[in-house]
Amino acid sequence: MGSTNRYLLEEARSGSDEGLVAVADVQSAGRGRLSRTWESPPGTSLLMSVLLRPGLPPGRLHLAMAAMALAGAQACLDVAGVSPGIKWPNDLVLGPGEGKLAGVLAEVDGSAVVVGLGLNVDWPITSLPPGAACLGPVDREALLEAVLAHLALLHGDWSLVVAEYRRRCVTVGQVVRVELATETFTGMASAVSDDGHLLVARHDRPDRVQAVAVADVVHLRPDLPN
Ligand code: BT5
Repeated sequence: MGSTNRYLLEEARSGSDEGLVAVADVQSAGRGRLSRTWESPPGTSLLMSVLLRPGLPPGRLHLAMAAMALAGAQACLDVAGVSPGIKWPNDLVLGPGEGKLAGVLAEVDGSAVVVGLGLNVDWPITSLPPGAACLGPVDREALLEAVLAHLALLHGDWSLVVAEYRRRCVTVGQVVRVELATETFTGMASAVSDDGHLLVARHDRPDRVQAVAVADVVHLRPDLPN
């Protein structure tokens, strides 16, 4: 398969119902955010997407992504006994300075939202992408079932998603470097707003809290100059 997200977007366009799931062992065109590539050699990862029609207004669509990230994190706990945090916006990490275990990509077409999860399971350590981490040898089928079960519980219970996201988000309270398309700055991540933006107190403008909608964020150790 090219991309489980792309496949379900095409299904959504031809009118498929909510709840359709696509799973691949390998993708020839795995997608990340901002037109980036998601890498996964055969057999190493859980690569899955779900077609949702969540009925959320445009400003709340981030909740569908958050639900997928939370379902992925709960599945890691159920199946592998590890409890990842969420690095804003939707990466699963084992700790604030640790590697990326999983990423979530949401793509919208009309009323449909396709949420995809790429979770690194059992990779040869030497071939992991820079900054990545993996779970180790656990049953991908069991992970898939656990993700779907948790997603079904969270979907529609958006106040629970908001609360759980805030509980799991390890970015809040961190000194971060924010990389926008137009500029890069550092600051203290103080909260996630109701519309899913990361609020950052900029170091270079002490009286200014900036709401960040789309960016890459790096967790910095406060004792390191940057
Ligand atoms: C994401 O993008 O983290 C979203 C990834 C979503 C992938 C799933 S797989 C199933 C479904 N079908 C798809 O086609 N996609 C979804 P982003 O935050 O943009 O991160 C992408 C960046 O992470 C890349 O530019 C690399 O630097 C890095 N990367 C690539 N592959 C990785 C991996 N396996 N593990 C960790 N980092 C990776």
